[in-house]
Amino acid sequence: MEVGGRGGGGRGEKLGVYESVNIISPRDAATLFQAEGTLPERFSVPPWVAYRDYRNKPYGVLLKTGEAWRSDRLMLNKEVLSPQVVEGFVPLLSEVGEDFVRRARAQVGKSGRERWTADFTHELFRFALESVCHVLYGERLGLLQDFVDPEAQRFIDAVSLMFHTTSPMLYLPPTLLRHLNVKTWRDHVQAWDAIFSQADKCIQNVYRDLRLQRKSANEYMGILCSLIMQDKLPLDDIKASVTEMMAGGVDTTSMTLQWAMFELARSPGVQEQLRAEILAAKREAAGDRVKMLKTIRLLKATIKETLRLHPVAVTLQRYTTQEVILQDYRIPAKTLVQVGLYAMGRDPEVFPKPEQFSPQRWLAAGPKHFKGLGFGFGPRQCLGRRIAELEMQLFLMQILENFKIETMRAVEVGTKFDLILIPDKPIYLTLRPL
Ligand code: HEM
Ligand code: 2DC
Repeated sequence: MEVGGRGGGGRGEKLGVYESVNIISPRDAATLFQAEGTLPERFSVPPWVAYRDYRNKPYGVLLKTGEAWRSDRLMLNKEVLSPQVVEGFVPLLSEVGEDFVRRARAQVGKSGRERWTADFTHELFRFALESVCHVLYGERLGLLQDFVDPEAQRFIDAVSLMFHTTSPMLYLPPTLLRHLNVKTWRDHVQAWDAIFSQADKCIQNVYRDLRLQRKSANEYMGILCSLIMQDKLPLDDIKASVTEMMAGGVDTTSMTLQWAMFELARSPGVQEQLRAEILAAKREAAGDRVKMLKTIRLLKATIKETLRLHPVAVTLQRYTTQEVILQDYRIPAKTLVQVGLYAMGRDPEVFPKPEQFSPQRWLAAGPKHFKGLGFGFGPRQCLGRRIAELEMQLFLMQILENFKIETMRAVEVGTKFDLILIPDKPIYLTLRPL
């Protein structure tokens, strides 16, 4: 299927057994998303579906479709995305950020050199899991201490292995996958098994505490508790989606934060400006984080800019439900259309001087229509978006209030596809107390 041709236009492509139309312009993305209707569907990652069918596990929102997806999603939105609830996440996420700062100071002390230099990948994985679990379960795992629970570490490793083993099987049909007894598939099954069993333990703990009334009703008790107490979703569906959120909350925010720190280290001018904004906001709000979050425009732009250059998802995808016209080509209903997020972020037609890390571009005048799509769009956008944004905003605030971020300038880091996009080599960063 050859659809379209000229540069910047749409292209028909065959990915294994799947055909798709590929677009990169914000205008085409707008056309696609504005026609998506109320039950949008994206490309359903075959190994993820195959695992659940193989083990007879229920789907969460990530893999559900149709009305079943919609009713779960609407219930979850209320507890995970709605502005009223989200404000309640701030103290939980700040606390984890503070612990990270404390740990960083301890590492600086240990080094005896007034700084902490490291590849922060694993530190950030632990920070991210600690953060998402605090909002999901209302409980701390203690991952920012010197001793890390080996089970939690196994969970982190399992999520990375799950992503890593997905990509070689990405374009194989699920039925074939199930009959294939190759190592990649076996590792994939093992990774999901570890993810499900660890999440199940966390869920059971909360459930038990709730039954034994060990949870005090005055403070916010976490997303899982709220969902259980609402009693509007069957427990199995709650569990399935909570498991997805726990797994989805590790590599995504941690990699984005790593990229953000790397870019800020390479642009000391931007870093200084951002720090000035944060310190001014802190003075103004007398340290109240909720208030601060309302005024830090450059920080929000920094996260958008990071996701422009380093999106987690290489593409967004939708199946069309009606005919749409993209670049003068008629795309029939039921076609898989992919928005090349990575390509769009680096297209000079869309972002002048795309190689420059410039958060300011998001604050300047001019249309931003369908340009900031890092979390997807519409009713099917990222469920964890608000958690992720808050977690990253608070982390960067707290780091910049306390440390200067530095890196060795000369090192160029590329991007690798490991289902999500990640750095192609370790990034070494230095935190130096201000
Ligand atoms: C879906 C990006 C963090 C859970 C998605 C999608 C994208 C995305 C692009 C597909 C959206 C679409 O098709 O329109 C990101 C980025 C993150 C992040 C960039 C952080 C920097 C998280 C976190 C969680 C999470 C922290 C869990 C709390 C999910 C789930 C879905 C999803 C469950 C599927 C939603 C559905 O199909 O209804 N994410 N994500 N994500 N994300 Fe995230
Ligand atoms: C991978 O061609 C490349 O947020 C494929 O938190 C198309 C594709 C489809 C769905 C995308 C996936 C890509 C990348 C990872 C994403 C996923 C949807 C959700 C997932 C973007 C672009 C992610 C990382 C979720 C994962 C939750 C899971 C661990 C339970």
